[in-house]
Amino acid sequence: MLKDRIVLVTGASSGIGAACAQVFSAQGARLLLAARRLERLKELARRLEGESYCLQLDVTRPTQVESAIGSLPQEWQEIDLLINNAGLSRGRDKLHEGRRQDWEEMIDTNVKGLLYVTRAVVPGMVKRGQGQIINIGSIAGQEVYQGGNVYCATKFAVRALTQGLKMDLLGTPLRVSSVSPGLVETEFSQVRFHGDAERAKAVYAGLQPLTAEDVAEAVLFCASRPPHVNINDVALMPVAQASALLVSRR
Ligand code: NDP
Ligand code: 8X3
Repeated sequence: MLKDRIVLVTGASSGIGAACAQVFSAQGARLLLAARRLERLKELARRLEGESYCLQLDVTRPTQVESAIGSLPQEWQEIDLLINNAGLSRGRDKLHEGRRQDWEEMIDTNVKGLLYVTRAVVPGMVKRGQGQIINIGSIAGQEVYQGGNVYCATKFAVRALTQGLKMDLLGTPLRVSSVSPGLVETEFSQVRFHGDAERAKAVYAGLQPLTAEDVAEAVLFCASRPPHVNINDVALMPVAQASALLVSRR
């Protein structure tokens, strides 16, 4: 079903995006790997079983997104599946003590970046009458937690955009899904805490978090249903987690 399909993964240089690339490549898909760190993408491309193409891309830059998608080589233009995964969190500050730069980075990447890529890719899918969009949401898009304020707001926005796009594409064969994980051990917390490795490690201490591969398998599930089935959202979390901040540690 996924053999020779073109799959664009944003944020493929790490974590969930890199795992999605591996899982879909193993299914015979052709991978368009997008992120800012080109060297990481090239290294991933060397490890993939199938064909891939690396796209250095900062999703926060609308002109760059448009020109990168618009000038893909002919044989990579017909994207079948868009995985909007690029995203980040910055800080756990209280809102009234938060840093404006952190807010802008989260909103620009998680919300505006997702919009720019979607706007660049989906018209081609509509024209061809074929395609699927899978957005990586979060438990943070389903509940707010203390100190999560702006990050949660961006993931609530991802949920709204997933539902809105589904409505806007009604009457076409295109499918729209989100995958909403709880705690996944990736570079996410290192980025959130601006490189503070100890603080990042503490997030996953004493429990077994999800792996990036666990999430990639859920993404694959959405993409491998029969064409008439739209999975709206897959929510998954570790067994040791019951809500965003309610976890059981050994
Ligand atoms: P990682 O930090 O491991 O990966 C984040 C990816 O996003 C990197 O590949 C990074 O690439 C890319 N990225 C960040 N900013 C940009 C940008 N401006 N342009 C292009 N790519 C960008 O974290 P995860 O794999 O955990 O995160 C992936 C997604 O999963 C995010 O949307 C996150 O919100 C979501 N998520 C994560 C959870 C977790 O607990 N880890 C739980 C729920 C959801 P580069 O820096 O090379 O550009
Ligand atoms: C990432 C999961 O709980 O840190 O979206 O917000 S959480």
